[in-house]
Amino acid sequence: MVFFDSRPDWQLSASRVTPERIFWQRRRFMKSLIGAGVGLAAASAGACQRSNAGDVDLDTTLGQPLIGVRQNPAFADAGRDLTEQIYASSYNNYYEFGGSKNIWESAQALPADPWQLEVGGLVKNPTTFDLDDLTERFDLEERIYRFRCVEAWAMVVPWIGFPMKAIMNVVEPTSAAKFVRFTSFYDPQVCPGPGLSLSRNLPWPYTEGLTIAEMANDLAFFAVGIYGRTLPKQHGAPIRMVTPWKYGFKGAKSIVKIEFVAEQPATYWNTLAPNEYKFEANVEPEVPHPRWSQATERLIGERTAMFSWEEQPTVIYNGYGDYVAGLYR
Ligand SMILES: Nc1nc2c(c(=O)[nH]1)N[C@H]1C(S)=C(S)[C@@H](COP(=O)(O)O)O[C@H]1N2
Ligand SMILES: [Mo]
Repeated sequence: MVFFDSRPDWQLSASRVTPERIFWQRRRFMKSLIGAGVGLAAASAGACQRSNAGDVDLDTTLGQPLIGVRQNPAFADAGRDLTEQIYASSYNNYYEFGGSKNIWESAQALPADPWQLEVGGLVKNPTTFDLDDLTERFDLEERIYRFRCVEAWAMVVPWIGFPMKAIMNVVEPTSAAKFVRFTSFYDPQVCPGPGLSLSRNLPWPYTEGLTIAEMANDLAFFAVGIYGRTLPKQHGAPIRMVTPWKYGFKGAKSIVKIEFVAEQPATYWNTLAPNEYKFEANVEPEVPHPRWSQATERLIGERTAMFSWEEQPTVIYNGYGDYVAGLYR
């Protein structure tokens, strides 16, 4: 793997990205908490908790440094503090590798090198990208985005990647293409699934979809990195979708195929529970999930009380209305 050379104007995300030094201190801090028995209480405190990350060697999951990546000034500040990486990278949803939030370790079984991403369907130039293409073929930039899971937890992370539009420019969708479908890696030999009895009937592989207009929107992003390095496997190495105005489940991880299609494609969560997980899945505080309110969200991180994190009001389109509201009028 070859990484970007420095450019004169580059500056890797400055102040709000947690320096690794602090990352390490945090990790030691968590270890001492575990030693004192506090971690055990934290780990058993409820369904919507960050993982018991204190005794892990999370450093073994970090990717390779991505050098010379410019921060996009339009997304330098999400209006909230950045989430420390130890929380973002040890509290994940990746059902192929387990049904709990601490799948970071089992996700290390993902075979992410070599990799092929096949892009085709209703396009002029079907193209297959290999692993090096993903970091070398497009101008990489850093964007600090808010992230909002449909389960009402939230974070703020520095993605590195490129706009989805860049791939559209290469493959040139035809005028018949109205939607796009993204397919995640799946191999039943490697992916144990969430471990429930219904595992057998889950609609693998994980797929997601967008309209063509959504994919062409400035915000729609392919991430190949996070926190200055290539993506850890638990975040969806080597390439995943990021659509920050939509709930997190729209962001398919470890993408192997992108198809431009004429009809709205079936997607994983929408197939499983259509009344709970809409195809559109925009962040809308006024529209409750059938089983919980979406009016507020909890920022993952150090817990501020025994059974809750810092609670914040949810904002329409996750705060990105200036970019995307026009798509839905
Ligand atoms: N392939 C795949 N992609 C996935 C998921 C998954 O289970 N499998 N979970 C989704 C959900 S529900 C969320 S909230 C985000 C979590 O991303 P993160 O773990 O990097 O924070 O990934 C999304 N992408
Ligand atoms: Mo989610």
